[in-house]
Amino acid sequence: MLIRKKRLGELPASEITDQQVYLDRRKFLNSSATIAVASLLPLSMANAKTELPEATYLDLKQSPYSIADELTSYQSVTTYNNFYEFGTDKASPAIMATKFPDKSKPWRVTIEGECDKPGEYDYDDLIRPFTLEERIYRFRCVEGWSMVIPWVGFPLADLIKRAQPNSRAKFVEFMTLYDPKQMPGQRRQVLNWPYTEGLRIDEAMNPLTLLSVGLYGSELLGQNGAPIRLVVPWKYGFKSIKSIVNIRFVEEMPNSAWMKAGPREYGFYSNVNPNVDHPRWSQSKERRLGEFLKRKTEIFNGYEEQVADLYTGMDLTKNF
Ligand SMILES: Nc1nc2c(c(=O)[nH]1)N[C@H]1C(S)=C(S)[C@@H](COP(=O)(O)O)O[C@H]1N2
Ligand SMILES: [Mo]
Repeated sequence: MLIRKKRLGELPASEITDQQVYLDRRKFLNSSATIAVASLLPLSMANAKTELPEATYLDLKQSPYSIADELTSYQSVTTYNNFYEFGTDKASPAIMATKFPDKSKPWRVTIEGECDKPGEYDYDDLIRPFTLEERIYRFRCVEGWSMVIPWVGFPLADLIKRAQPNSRAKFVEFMTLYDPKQMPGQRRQVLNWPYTEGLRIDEAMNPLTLLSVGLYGSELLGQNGAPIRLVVPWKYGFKSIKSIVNIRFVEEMPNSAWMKAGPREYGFYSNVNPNVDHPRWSQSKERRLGEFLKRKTEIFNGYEEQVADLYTGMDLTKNF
């Protein structure tokens, strides 16, 4: 075996990971995890250097849904991104979104459609009622890489209960900001802007589904979808729409930006499934950032126990 794992004490200071710094600060796990020696970051990522900030969300509730896997480094989480509004390569969002969102403008979120309590909120008012917690989740991109990210957020279900959807509300649609001045990638027709995504209402109500406002104990950076984004850990990463300005309850299954871009390649459900290949590549394995060898991809990204019920009787090869 070529993988060599060193004990923490053997690592030079320069190699102590963000995870260790973070654990020391927050002391929420006892650190039995071994640290993988090398992180295989492409050189292009040297473009942006991000420092793990002092935690700003204090006293976060800890969650039984958190997993114990080693965290992906803060550097990787914040510099290896998919956010096409800021360019299509992994390094661009961290470079292009440093001033996003414009702090001089209020961030407004509209909740509308089939519900009894629609409304338009400033970001602070929107999140004030909810108790923030930390959720350490696996995150699997459809491209075949994965991370482990300590999100900060609250269950989407909490917000939905406040909005009081009516009996016609079968799906929830989400929309990213459209503002080519702030999001240079929107000046080109790479996707059908604004980016949209959707969930069935029971998926949206599942306790794993999170609205995230931070990671690693502090606010989201622009590249990760500030100020508020969705996290659906059993689905491919593109379902986890960033920088949300609109949440709408609808009766019909919404079309997403990726379904419009490639209907044969990107379905509505997009549950992580090692047995259903993408038309152009296998989904059986994944590369977790920071690891040498590929690991097996798990059905529903390892969250089968929590979500399999949602899909009983459905053919997951057809409803991909
Ligand atoms: N608005 C918007 N949301 C988005 C994307 C995007 O390009 N635009 N990319 C998606 C994809 S493909 C992935 S893998 C995740 C990446 O999230 P991260 O960069 O925070 O890891 O965001 C998703 N949400
Ligand atoms: Mo992705």
